[in-house]
This record gives sequence, C-alpha cells and structure tokens, in this order.
Amino acid sequence: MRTDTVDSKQHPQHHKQFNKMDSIYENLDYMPSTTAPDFRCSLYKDFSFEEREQEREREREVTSPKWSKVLLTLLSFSLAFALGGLCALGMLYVNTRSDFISAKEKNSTITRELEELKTNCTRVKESLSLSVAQSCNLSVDGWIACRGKLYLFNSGKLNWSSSRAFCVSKGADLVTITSLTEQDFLVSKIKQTHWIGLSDLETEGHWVWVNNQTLNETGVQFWFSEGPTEPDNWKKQDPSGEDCASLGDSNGNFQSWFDASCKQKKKFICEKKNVSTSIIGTNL
Ligand SMILES: [Ca+2]
Ligand SMILES: [Ca+2]
Repeated sequence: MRTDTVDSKQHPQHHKQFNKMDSIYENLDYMPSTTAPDFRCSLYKDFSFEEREQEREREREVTSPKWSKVLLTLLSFSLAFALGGLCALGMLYVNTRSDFISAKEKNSTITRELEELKTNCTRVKESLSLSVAQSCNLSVDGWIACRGKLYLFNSGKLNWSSSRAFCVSKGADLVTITSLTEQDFLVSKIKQTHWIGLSDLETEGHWVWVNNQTLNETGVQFWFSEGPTEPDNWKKQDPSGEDCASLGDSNGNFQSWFDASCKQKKKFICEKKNVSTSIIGTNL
C-alpha cells in the first residue's frame, strides 16, 4: 500500500481524489494482469459505443425530418394526383352524361321525323296506287291494260303447269312481278290465292320467273315472313315438296308470296305486253 504524501486535513478534496484513484488502482492490482488492459479497453469501447450511439441519434434526429418531408411531399403529390383524377373523372362523367342526353334528344327527334316520313310515304304510296289503278283500264276480253301490259285474272282453277299452258295459249305467260308497284296493283285485284309465274322446279331453292329472270335480277321479292317464313318447301301434303309460287294463301294473306305444291288447283294471273300502248319506259 502507498502512503499518502498529502495531508488530508489540509486538502480534503485532493484527499478524496487520491482515495478514489487509489481504489481504482487497488482494484486493478487485484485483477489478473491479462484482464486489466481488457477492462480499460472495454471502458474505452463502451465510451466509443455511447458516442457512436449519440452520433447516430443525432443523425436520426437530423435525417428523420428529411425523410418525413420527402414522405409528406410524396403523399401530397399523390393526393393532388388523386384529386386531379377525381376531378377529371367528374368532368368526363358530366360531359358523357351531357352527350348521352343530347344523343337521346337527337334520337327522339330522328324517331319523330322517321314516323313523319313513314306517314308521308304511306300517303304517297296510296296516291301512287290510286294513280296506277286509275291508269289501269278494262280492256277487251277481260284483260286489264295497265302501264304497257295486259293482265288476265282467271277465275277458273288449274294446277300450275296447266295455268301456265292456258296463259301461253292466249299469247301470254304467268305473271312476273318485278316491282312493288306491280305487286300492289295485283294484290289490289285479288280476293283469293293465284298462281304467279315463279318456280323452283329445276333446282330446289333456286327460284326463277317464267321469263328466266332470277329474283336477284328483278331485285324484288315478297315472300311471306310473318311467322313461318316462305318458301318452306312443305312436304306434308305433297311429298315432292312445294316448287310453285302463288300470290296469297288460303288464309287470306294476299300481300305475300307462298310456295305451294304445283299440283294444287288455283286461280292464276296471265300477263302479256300491251302492244297497242304508247307508254314507254315503265317498270311494270
Ligand atoms: Ca321448292
Ligand atoms: Ca310454302
């Protein structure tokens, strides 16, 4: 043990410090020589670690607000974009709704105009039919002269081939219908079903007029289409099917064409050119 050289009574502070240092040195003396340096190193290490922790804490204090600012900025931008998107969607919805309402109004206007046009068309059609009817006059031997053609509505009933043969014997043939006006004229004259000059006798489903014109060539056809459509080549009554066309059926549908068994006996319509007429360039 060391002997104090400073009087403790005269210098009490120094005495305490010396006592503390003595205590440390005494403890170091008790420690194994190998552990003493480690202990000092450990003290040094602990001191450095604390310093580093403090430094990190300071860094965190400095850096955290920066990251917070960045995150806040990003969040602000995201919110701004979201708000912008919502505004754009709102405007788009308003514009689309406005367009939809406008289109609806236009549609109603067009529908109204279409109805007016249909009404006008019906009036014109009626006037035209009247005009055609007025222009058609009874000619000799029961033939009706109408716009360059002569028509004969036969009240006797024959099968399709015999009907055609009868017409041919009169210098005519079964009627060919090549326009809506002609169709309307014929419809206005009949009260029962009549044979017309249309058949698919040569090739099933390929309908040809007696003058060899096809339906594509004439450009018009008036097959029944309300309910079971015609032609249907129905084979219940005649197993060979239905290969001849008539205007009207037995149920009173006189405005349409039906295919029927050629063996049926029906009234028929003959047609031939009216050579005495001066009307040129008619569609009838
Ligand atoms: Ca047929
Ligand atoms: Ca039929």
